[in-house]
Amino acid sequence: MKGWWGRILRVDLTNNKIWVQEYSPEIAQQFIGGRGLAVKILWDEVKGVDPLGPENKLVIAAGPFNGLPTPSGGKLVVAAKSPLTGGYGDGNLGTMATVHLRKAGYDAIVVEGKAKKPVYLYVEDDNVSILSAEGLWGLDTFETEKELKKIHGKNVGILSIGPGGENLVRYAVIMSQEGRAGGRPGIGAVMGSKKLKAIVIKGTKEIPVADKEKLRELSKQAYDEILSKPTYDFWHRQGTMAAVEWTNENSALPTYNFADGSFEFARSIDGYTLEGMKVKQRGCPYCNMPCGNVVLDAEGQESELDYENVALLGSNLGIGQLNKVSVLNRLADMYGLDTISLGGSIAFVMEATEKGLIKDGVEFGDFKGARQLVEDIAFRRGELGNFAAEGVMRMAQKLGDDSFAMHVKGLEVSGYNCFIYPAMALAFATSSIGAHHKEAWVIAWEIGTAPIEGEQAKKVEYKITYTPEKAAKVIELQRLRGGLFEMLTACRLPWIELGLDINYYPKLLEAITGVKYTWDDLYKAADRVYALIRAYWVREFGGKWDRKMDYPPKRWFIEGLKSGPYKGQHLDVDKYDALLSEYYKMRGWDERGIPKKETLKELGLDFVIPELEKVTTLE
Ligand code: PTT
Ligand code: SF4
Repeated sequence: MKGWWGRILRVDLTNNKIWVQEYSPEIAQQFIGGRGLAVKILWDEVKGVDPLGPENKLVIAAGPFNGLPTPSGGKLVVAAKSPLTGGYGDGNLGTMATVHLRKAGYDAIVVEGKAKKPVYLYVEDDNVSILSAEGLWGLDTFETEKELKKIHGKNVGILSIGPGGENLVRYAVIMSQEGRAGGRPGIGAVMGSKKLKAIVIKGTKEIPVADKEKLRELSKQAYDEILSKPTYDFWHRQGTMAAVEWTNENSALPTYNFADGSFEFARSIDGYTLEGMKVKQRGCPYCNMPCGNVVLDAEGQESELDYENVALLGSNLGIGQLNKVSVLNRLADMYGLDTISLGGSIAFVMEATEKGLIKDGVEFGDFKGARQLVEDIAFRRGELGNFAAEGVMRMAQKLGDDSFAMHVKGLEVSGYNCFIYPAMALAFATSSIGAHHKEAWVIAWEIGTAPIEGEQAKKVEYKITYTPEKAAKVIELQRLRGGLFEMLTACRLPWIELGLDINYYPKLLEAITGVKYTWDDLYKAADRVYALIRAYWVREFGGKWDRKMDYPPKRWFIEGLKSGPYKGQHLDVDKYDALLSEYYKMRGWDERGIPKKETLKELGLDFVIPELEKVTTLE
């Protein structure tokens, strides 16, 4: 095989066993890599287990783009059965670990079992060892990387967890390079449950490529095209932070636990405020449009900001000073907590406090209280810290009130408030890991403007509609964002933010692997992955699977926006339900949202049918 090694590094921490598993060219071609490979492994091997038990498997999966000079191709998928949702969970982070993994001669690492004492994995090409991490346990992710670099040198890729993962916070992430985070649905907690503190990788091999010259030529063209884009300068200045002003203007900025869509202090946490505070810029490997904007926070420390982090830890908590929001963001990175779920969980506590459902809680706008709560969550200290470490769904169940619980399938909603955006609500509701925008950021298309300079201030005539076209658009984006980019694996931002020609991707894939993929082939691969992820959820939930699992949070149906031109407006439940049916029909899924037999067969997923028939009937 060219482009793929066809080799997976396997590690069993219970039995201290390390081996290499080979996989076939057919699997490589059908599932491509990253998320595709991860879901195939989890479907085959992780059934009905406790996500925090030794039987769960942590999959670290690269794709054919990684370790090679492809535009923004320094990404890596981390996946497992999620301790937050109980379904399929994954995340994607930019890291040198993906470069070294592939150069070490593997496409993926799968870790199973549980070590007796804290350990870390050291991979140097074919030499792999499980080493003691007793001296590292308890350190934050910044300190952990520093210590590991003292031992193994700077030329390594490192993935690590902080106290959040160690203490099994259900939304703990895996961190790298002091500002890259991945695995929102608690993949860091899965790593912690195995007593695995870190993975350190050093690779020195040459990755086999089908047509090196073509790859070099195409990459150069794409890199040059990125630099020549008219939006490059604005992107370089603000990155994802440009979205604060844009969502605020369009009543979509999460504010006070998503009670409203615009924030009175939005200006002081937006991209322009960031520009005035920026001290440096970081990025992922092989990226020439770096977007990691680093500022000095209110405690004088460096903090790397992104839109989601600021929306969820800023306006959503009623905190309107960017230097303070930056403190919460840095702590999340140090402790290895997902900023989105952390912000969602703290906001839930704040609203529960306001409603009198929690005594001695934290008020909206209380930075000190929020800061303390972040620490208490990471270390699971005290009743409140422990409670909030469980995430919004479990807190709401405990309080017996889900009217303000902002999650889908247990994953907290990311930074888009959807009282007036049915397509975006559908995207959250049908995303394959819970309420995450990564697979279909359809809101820009739905509004008709994007967060770029000039466009932001543009006023648009917007009317709430539920046309079938919206379901089709969600699927189109899910195929590209949740399918193509997660399988390659490559950052989608050159295409989304700067408009890099999407046709580079199949061409690059062909140059790397020698396999010619048409767009139909790529869409089919994406649909295969999507259907397999859906089948995974249905199998894990058995008889409890229900169409209502594809509903957005109640709040968007029962309340209206509190202010702005769309004041009082909200989603209509019947119209949403009809849109969901359209979506199912287009996907070849039945009215419960379960792929039909015919669909599974068409996608080459025949092996799924007997497994699913053990838990439900299939159409
Ligand atoms: C991603 C989610 C996002 S999406 C953000 S900000 W965003 C949050 N970032 C966090 C963070 O930072 N620290 C932290 N402790 N928790 C965080 N949780 C949140 O995680 C990120 C960029 C961004 S910034 C986005 S949109 C794009 N996401 C991509 C993706 O998902 N796939 C892909 N092929 N390319 C992508 N490119 C962009 O990457 P999850 P990163 Mg991230 C500090 O992890 O679980 O996927 O959730 O990867 O290297 O940090 O880059 O406005
Ligand atoms: Fe990483 Fe940003 Fe570059 Fe994407 S655009 S690869 S997230 S630095």
